[in-house]
Amino acid sequence: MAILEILNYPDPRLHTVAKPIKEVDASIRRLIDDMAQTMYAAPGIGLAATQVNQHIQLLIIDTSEEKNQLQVFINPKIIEKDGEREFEEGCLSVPGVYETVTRAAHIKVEALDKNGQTFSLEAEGLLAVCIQHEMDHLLGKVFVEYLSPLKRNRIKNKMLKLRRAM
Ligand code: K1U
Ligand code: ZN
Repeated sequence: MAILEILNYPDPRLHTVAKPIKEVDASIRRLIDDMAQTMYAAPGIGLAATQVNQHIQLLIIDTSEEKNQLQVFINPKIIEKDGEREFEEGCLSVPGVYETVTRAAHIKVEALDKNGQTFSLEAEGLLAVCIQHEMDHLLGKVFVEYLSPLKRNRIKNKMLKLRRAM
């Protein structure tokens, strides 16, 4: 297993639209293992393949306290959504920034698991927020794009300044 580099906003590669995965093979399962190690080490509760510069429709999530309930979503699709809720979100690609975003309160997702089997799952609360946040990454969208241009530019400048200082 390996810890992968996480792209930092405003890296233009974060705006790449991910392609569907045609076959869930050993290379995909190796990437899942590496992404899990990267997410747990960060630490985070979710990670999209886009964030590690792999532009395929794969995301992982673990919102459990014990960090032992990894959920894998390949080619995820939201097939139902309703309601709205606000939640303060963070992002491993925008370290140190937490902002409130409004998203669907309840979703139903269909995806493939790490064995290539189709499953569907209903989610609300943190899991629903996290799935929507990670699916946005697969569309090339970072959560700061929900903020006003003023706030977004402030964040972009802060990130560029941090990058220059490194
Ligand atoms: O996409 C990402 O960069 C992961 C992101 C997921 C997320 C968190 C909160 C709301 C929406 C999406 C993170 O994991 S940020 C880090 C974080 O929230 C966290 C880290 C350690 C413990 C608990 C939470
Ligand atoms: Zn994120």
